[in-house]
Amino acid sequence: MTKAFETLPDGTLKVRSSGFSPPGCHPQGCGLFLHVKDGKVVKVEGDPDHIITDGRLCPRCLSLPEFIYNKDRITTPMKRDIRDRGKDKWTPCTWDEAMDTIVEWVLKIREESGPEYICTFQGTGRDVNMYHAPMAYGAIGTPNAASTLAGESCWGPRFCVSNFLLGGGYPEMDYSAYFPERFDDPNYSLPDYLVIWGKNPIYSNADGLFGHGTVDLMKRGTKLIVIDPRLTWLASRAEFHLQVRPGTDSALGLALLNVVMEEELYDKDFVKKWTYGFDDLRERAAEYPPEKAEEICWVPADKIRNAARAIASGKPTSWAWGQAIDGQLTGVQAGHCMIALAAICNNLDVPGGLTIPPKQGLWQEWLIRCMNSMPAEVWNKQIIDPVHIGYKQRHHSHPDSMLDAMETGEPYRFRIAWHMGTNPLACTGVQHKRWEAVFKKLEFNVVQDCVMTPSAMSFADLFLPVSSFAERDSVVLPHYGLNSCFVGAINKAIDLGCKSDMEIALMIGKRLNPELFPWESEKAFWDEFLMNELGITFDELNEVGAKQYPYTYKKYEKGLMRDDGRPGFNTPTGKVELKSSLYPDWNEDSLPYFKEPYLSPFGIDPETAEKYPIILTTGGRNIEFFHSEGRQIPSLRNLKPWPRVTIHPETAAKYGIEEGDWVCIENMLAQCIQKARLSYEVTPQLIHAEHGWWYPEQEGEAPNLYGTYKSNINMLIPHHVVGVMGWGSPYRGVICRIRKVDGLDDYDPDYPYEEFDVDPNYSLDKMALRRLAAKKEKGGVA
Ligand SMILES: Nc1nc2c(c(=O)[nH]1)N[C@H]1C(S)=C(S)[C@@H](COP(=O)(O)OP(=O)(O)OC[C@H]3O[C@@H](n4cnc5c(=O)[nH]c(N)nc54)[C@H](O)[C@@H]3O)O[C@H]1N2
Ligand SMILES: Nc1nc2c(c(=O)[nH]1)N[C@H]1C(S)=C(S)[C@@H](COP(=O)(O)OP(=O)(O)OC[C@H]3O[C@@H](n4cnc5c(=O)[nH]c(N)nc54)[C@H](O)[C@@H]3O)O[C@H]1N2
Ligand SMILES: [Mo]
Repeated sequence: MTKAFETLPDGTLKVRSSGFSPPGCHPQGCGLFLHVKDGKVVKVEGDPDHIITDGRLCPRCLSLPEFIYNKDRITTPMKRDIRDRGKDKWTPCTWDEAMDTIVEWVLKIREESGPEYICTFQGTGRDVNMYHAPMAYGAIGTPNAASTLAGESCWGPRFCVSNFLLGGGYPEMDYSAYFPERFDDPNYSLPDYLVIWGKNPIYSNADGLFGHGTVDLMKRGTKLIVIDPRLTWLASRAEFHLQVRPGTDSALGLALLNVVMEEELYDKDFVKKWTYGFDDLRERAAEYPPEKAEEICWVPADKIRNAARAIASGKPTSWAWGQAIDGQLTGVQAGHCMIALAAICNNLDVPGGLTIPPKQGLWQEWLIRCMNSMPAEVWNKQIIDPVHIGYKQRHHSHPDSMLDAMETGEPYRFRIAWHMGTNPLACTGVQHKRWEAVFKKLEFNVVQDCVMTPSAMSFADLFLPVSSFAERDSVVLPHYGLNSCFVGAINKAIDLGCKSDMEIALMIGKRLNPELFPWESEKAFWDEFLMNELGITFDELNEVGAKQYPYTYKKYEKGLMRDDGRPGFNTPTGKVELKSSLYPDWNEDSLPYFKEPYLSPFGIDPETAEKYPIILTTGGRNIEFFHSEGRQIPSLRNLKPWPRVTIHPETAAKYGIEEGDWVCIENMLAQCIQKARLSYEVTPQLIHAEHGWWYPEQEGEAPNLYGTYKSNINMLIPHHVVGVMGWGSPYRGVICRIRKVDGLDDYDPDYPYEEFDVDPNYSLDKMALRRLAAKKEKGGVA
């Protein structure tokens, strides 16, 4: 029954809830009211009393009724004969039939081949990610839970580097989100500076950081230092904008360290007591004076010097680091620099600095139980290139290695896949046609989504329709429990017959491993965990809407970070590891370094560089869309009808391109078509293209697949350009060229004219090397 917070005079129920997914978003948990009239959600309104979001909402939440009742929304499970893949020939089925079909397949494959022959895939941090890995490990029993995200270039690199160097969680800028009195809390101090590095939080609200927290700080006087190749809204308001060349952030980070260390601007006390490896890092940073960084990063040396001095002068300086760090070859190293800078300037776990999470077990404990349920010999079959030892700390299979394994059938030939909240042909990974080919080779694919997508149309045999956040009881946990300032209640307002991801997890879990999935409902699951964590029930959380976690600063002084209860950080040395004591065992340099991005004008051979004189960066977020979502929502699509490539006016003039012209973007891998947007936001050498585009209004059946390959920028980005530990792929920087074309369909189906393989001497995984060798032997076919 719908639980109303208030009933309006015309009978409309106001249901209090928190925004999450679907439709997609990261877990900020924006406080809102759903207006329900005659059983239908008719309007969404911000909750002005929400402790963090104060009633502020983005257009995606406001358009929720258009999403819920969209003509493309699917509310019944559907199946399709394998011979009809790519065709719009679906038959509705019941939830029981759908679940039984999945269980039958799982049991069959487990018996005939082994559980590892089943793989599961997720997309970004939506609700389903909390259940994806437990389902894979605990219910299906496969070690192959993965994403198609090349080099797992999102979140993984940042939170793993935090684990390795700091010993836990995900450090986040301190905007007083833990305190009921917020900015008035006497324990809180405003940061003097906020460094925003490879992030655009007011558009992205990434991972649980409410982006307007940055504006809240700015209004109170915090000054910004923005590290971004684009002149973003935030950069235009910054005291320093370091307009870095894409992919060179670790060189810039080392130069910032160089200045702070050489000029002795760091906190000597903190360094002495709480850090490990200072002298070695100082020696490494000495190799990167600002003048050298200027040559590499294209940021003037003086600007680097002054920004470093400003960073060190902040009492404190806060930091927000974004996905652009993950999407580059030496991104782990750039993250290392960020943590080192924050540490030596004493910005960690101090008021207004970087928050380090209090211990938050919640669903992690369940995940570990599910992981432990799998025998070691099954774990050992997980697909990770043996080269990436560090990556094993992350429990997922490695995406690039998964693609190789699926293409070659080595070490074994996958048979079925389950895709939960991911649209791999339109968005997630790179080189999408390779992924389409491997999924089409499988015997059975399940897709769990809300609408028909190019991916589901291409290869799904069973489609499971997922309920929106207005249709389920749940909670939202910013930063997925790795730095949650609060827990928000999601309150069911309506029912259309869909199931939530958690309900699906429970239905499958109960059938395959009831011991690990004992809960009767989503609500019962959260009851247990909320009780453990915050001592409240789900209904009690609903009463208050959101509940903050308590927070203690300087936990490392108080023995609150380590399992043994001793002061210090939860690392092997008990200190912040400026030099990693773990990396040498993983064949990784224990200190940060810079390596030239392979597909940059300087990483590739000069001949190719000349052919493709422009640097392409992709993926800066639009507020209207969440990745590949929202293209069928009229009010959102009206705001951004076409994919746009941003070009500097001088560069556009050089190629005879005007505002609104269709432009073909191409390199040695592929081509795609977007509309020109001329702006000084980018430098003349750089263009920025949008990702995740497809056209729900176009023909869905193959080969068109809603036009997904017409504007797909990810086809220009290669797999296997990853760092030693397996992280980082060039989503944020590859070379290309541009030219004006006549329209969206003015692409050449035969392009590229020559085959392109990633240079085996560069940074390849061993698996990829083997694949390339086999391909050569067979005369071109992998
Ligand atoms: N509306 C909306 N919100 C989203 C998403 C969405 O699709 N739509 N996606 C979600 C997801 S999965 C994620 S991971 C987050 C990401 O959110 P953020 O981490 O905030 O990343 P972006 O918003 O892409 O911003 C990255 C910034 O990095 C800049 N940049 C590009 N290349 C480089 C580089 O080499 N170095 C540096 N220093 N900067 C660079 C870009 O110009 C851009 O302004 O957003 C989430 N939120
Ligand atoms: N060029 C370029 N490509 C990028 C990026 C970039 O910056 N540049 N960013 C990359 C990043 S950081 C990421 S994380 C990936 C993200 O990649 P994905 O997360 O795979 O993104 P989507 O393509 O939107 O696919 C998500 C699908 O899940 C469905 N969905 C939404 N909410 C839910 C839900 O709650 N449950 C379920 N079951 N389904 C749901 C949506 O309808 C959609 O079809 O994309 C990457 N792709
Ligand atoms: Mo992401």
